Amino acid sequence: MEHWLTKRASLSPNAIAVETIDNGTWTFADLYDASIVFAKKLYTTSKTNKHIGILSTNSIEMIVAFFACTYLHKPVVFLNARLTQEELAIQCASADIDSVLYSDTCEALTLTLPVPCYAFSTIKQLKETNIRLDETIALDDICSMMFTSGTTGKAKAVMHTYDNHWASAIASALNLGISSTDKWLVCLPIFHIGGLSTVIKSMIYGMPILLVEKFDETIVHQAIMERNVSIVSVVAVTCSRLLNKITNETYPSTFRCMLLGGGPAPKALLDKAANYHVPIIQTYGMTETSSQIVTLNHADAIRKLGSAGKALFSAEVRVNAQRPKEVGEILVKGPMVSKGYYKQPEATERAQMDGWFRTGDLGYIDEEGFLYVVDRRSDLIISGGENIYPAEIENILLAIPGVEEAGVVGVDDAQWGKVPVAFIVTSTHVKEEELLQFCHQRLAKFKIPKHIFFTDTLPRNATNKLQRHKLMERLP
Ligand code: S0N
Ligand code: AMP
Ligand code: MG
Ligand code: MG
Ligand code: MG
Repeated sequence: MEHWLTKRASLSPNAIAVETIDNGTWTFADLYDASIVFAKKLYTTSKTNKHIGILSTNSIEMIVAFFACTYLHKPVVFLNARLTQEELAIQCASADIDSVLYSDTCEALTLTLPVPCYAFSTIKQLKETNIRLDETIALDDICSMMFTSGTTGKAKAVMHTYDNHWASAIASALNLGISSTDKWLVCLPIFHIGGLSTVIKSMIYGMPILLVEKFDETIVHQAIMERNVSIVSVVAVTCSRLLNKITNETYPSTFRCMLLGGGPAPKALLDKAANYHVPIIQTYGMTETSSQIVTLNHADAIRKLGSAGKALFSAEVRVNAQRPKEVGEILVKGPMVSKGYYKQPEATERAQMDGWFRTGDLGYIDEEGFLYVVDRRSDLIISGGENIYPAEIENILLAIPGVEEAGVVGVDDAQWGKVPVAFIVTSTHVKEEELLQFCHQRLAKFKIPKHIFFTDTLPRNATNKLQRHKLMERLP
C-alpha cells in the first residue's frame, strides 16, 4: 500500500494536518515534506538500527520523527517520558532499541541510556543523504511498539502492525463517524496508544488535530470553547479537571464527543458530565487492542450510562463466564488486536485463549449485549491513566537489603483514581526514607508507594502466592 502520509499529501495537500496552540499550523504537504527531509537526515545514523526509540512530550517534531522512521521502515518504540533512566534502560534492552530520538524536554532522561541518543534538533542539523525512499508500507510490518508490564511486573513491548492501526482507525470511524468539520484535540501523550492512534487517524481520515504538548485544563478548556474542536480523548482525571472548568457556559454545539477511556469511568463523573451536557462517549481499549475496541454509540450514551458499549465493527467481545450477566474475564478478538509481545512468546501465548485475546479485565455483558467493565482487579492499579503493576514495585522493594516480603495494592484516591501503597515485612530495621529513596531512583514518580505499612506477615495461599485481595482488607 502507498504510505498513508504520501497518499494523504497527494489527496489533500493543503488541508490542515496539525494545529498547535501557539506554534503554527502544518498542512499535510508540510508534514510530508518535513518527514521526508527528516528521514533523509536520519538515514546515516540509523541505517543498521533494528528499532528506534522516541522519547518526547507531544510536539510536531515528535510526529515528524515518527513518520520519518516509517519511511525508513524502522519500527518505533515509544518511550514513556515519566519513567526513570533505569526503567528506560531496561526497555531499550528488551525491545532491541539501537538509538533514541528525543525532544529537548526529555534530554535529562537520556544521559545514562546505554544507546546513542540524538535530539530532534541534532538530526535536523545533519545533511540529507541522497537516497530514494520506498514510500510504500507492508500492512503486516511492525509500525510501532509500546510497553506494558503485566502481572509479573516484567516490561513487555506490544507490537502494532500497520494493519492493526488501519483496522483501529476504520473501526473508530464506523462508530463515531467522520465529518469534514472534525478537529480532534490531542492532549493525551502520543507515547500512549490513545494519543498515537489519533495522529494515525488524522493521516488516514485527512482530519486536522489540535496538538497540546501536555495536558493543561485551562488550555484545553479554552481550545474546546474557542477553536472549533469536535472531539477530544480523555482519561477520568483529565475529564474531571475539564468539567471543573465549566461554570455557566456549555461547550459549543460543534463539539460532539469527549471520548473517555484508559481506565474506569466513575459513575459520579458520568452523571456530572451528563448534567453539563458534555457528550461523553465511554470506550474500552488498551495498548494491545491499538486503542478503542468496545465503544458506546451516541444514541445509547445516556440510556446505557456506565457501559463501555459494544465491540466495534470487525471486533468481537465476550466474557468468560457460565451465565449471561455473570462477571468473568473480558476476551476480545479483531484485526486491531496486537499479534503479541516482542520476543516474549510465553507471555504472548498466555494471553491467548482459543483465538481470543485475554484482557485480564473483568466485566459482564447485559441482555442487550452492552459491556460493563467492573473495577475489581487487584493486580493492576490505574493512576491518572498510567498503569502500575504491583509486582513491578514489589520486585524493587524486595531488592532492598532487609526487606523479606512485599505486597502492593491500590487504594482509592480523590485525585488520581487509585494510588499504590505497600505492605512490607523486614528482617532488620529499615527506615521508610531509605525505602523511598531506593524507589525514587528506580521507579517513575507515579509508581512510588504513597504509604508503606510495616507488618509481620503477608496473606498467602497454600502455594505461597501473595493474596492481594486479602491485603486490601488490612487497609486502615
Ligand atoms: C493525568 C495527567 C495529565 C497528569 O499529568 P500532569 O497534571 O501534567 O502532571 P505533571 O505536571 O507532569 O506532574 C505533577 C505531579 O503529578 C504527578 N503525576 C503525573 N501524572 C500522574 C499520574 N498519572 N498518577 C500519579 N501521579 C502523577 C507527577 O509525578 C508530579 O508529581 P510531583 O508533584 O510529586 O512531582 C497525566 O498523567 C496523563 O496524561 N495521563 C494520561 C495518560 C494516558 O494517556 N493514559 C491512557 C493509556 N491507555 C491507552 O492509551 C489505551 C486506551 C486508549 O487508547 C484511550 C484512552 C483514553 C481515551 C481514548 C482512548 C482510545 O481508545 O482512543
Ligand atoms: P493500557 O494497558 O495502558 O492500554 O490500559 C488499558 C487498561 O485500562 C485496560 O486493560 C483496562 O484495565 C483499563 N480500561 C480501559 N478502558 C476502560 C473502561 N472503559 N473501563 C474500565 N477500565 C478500562
Ligand atoms: Mg495493559
Ligand atoms: Mg502539569
Ligand atoms: Mg492505562
